[in-house]
Amino acid sequence: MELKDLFEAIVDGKLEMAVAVTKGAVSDGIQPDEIITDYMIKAMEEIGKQFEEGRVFVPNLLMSARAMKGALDILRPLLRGRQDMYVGKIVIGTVKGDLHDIGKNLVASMFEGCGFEVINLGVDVSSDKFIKTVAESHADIMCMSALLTTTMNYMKVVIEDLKKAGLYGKVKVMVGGAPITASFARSIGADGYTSNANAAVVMAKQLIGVN
Ligand code: B1M
Repeated sequence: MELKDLFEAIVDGKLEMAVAVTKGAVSDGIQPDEIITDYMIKAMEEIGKQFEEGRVFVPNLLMSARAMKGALDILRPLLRGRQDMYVGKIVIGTVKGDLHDIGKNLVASMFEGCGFEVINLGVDVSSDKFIKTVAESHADIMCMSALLTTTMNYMKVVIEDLKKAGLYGKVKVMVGGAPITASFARSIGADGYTSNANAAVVMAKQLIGVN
């Protein structure tokens, strides 16, 4: 089996195949970053395109997501293995109304792999839950993810509630997800936006003054 079979396995929603090819790639010494960026993310983009064109439907998305998660589970311990020092604490979640978590979990894994302690709140996270967790954990950074144009505006609600709770400025706020842009992030008062998981780690370190 070759790595291009991983792309096909995720697009076709074949979990066992995705896991087998990923295990093979790892034992061949291929770096997790390459497997994720060049095959797994590209496969999710492809299934998204097919969905947009009406060629596949929600059950297909779910099967692809399951295959992607299975493959990512193989790589996650390797990403964690890079950790050599504690950098800071991050609270991360997908905002209320939104159930997309693949990208958010990838970002969370990259943070963990680079030395951050991560509190992953999951999906459909309310403003109350974000704020309570930030307050109790004394997190350095709060990260919000949204994949839907209908849910991205909830990020502003959370930031407004953060202000009311007196935490705005005390915790750095980062946002991300396919529909988010740098100008949207600025307009809602976020401290940072990145389009992908690697850049999120670089920005998080910059925001808290660690190299
Ligand atoms: Co949905 N979905 N989905 N979906 N889905 C999209 C997002 C969509 C673009 C598909 C399309 O039409 N082309 C579209 C949104 C349209 C819009 O809002 N403009 C859409 C829709 C419409 C829907 C439903 C409404 C469909 C329906 O029911 N009719 C529904 C909504 C459910 C809900 O959330 N309430 C729905 C449901 C689902 C599934 C549950 C079936 C499944 C998600 C499963 C899961 O996540 N567990 C799903 C999927 C898989 C997708 C696509 C195909 C793939 C998303 C993905 O995982 N990408 C997606 C199409 C697409 O994106 N091309 C689509 C791979 C992932 C690695 O990328 O999440 O972008 P991404 O994360 C990146 C960056 O964005 C960034 O880093 C990550 C890694 O590089 N990033 C951050 C993400 N979060 C960050 C946070 C940060 C920083 C960076 O914090 C600092």
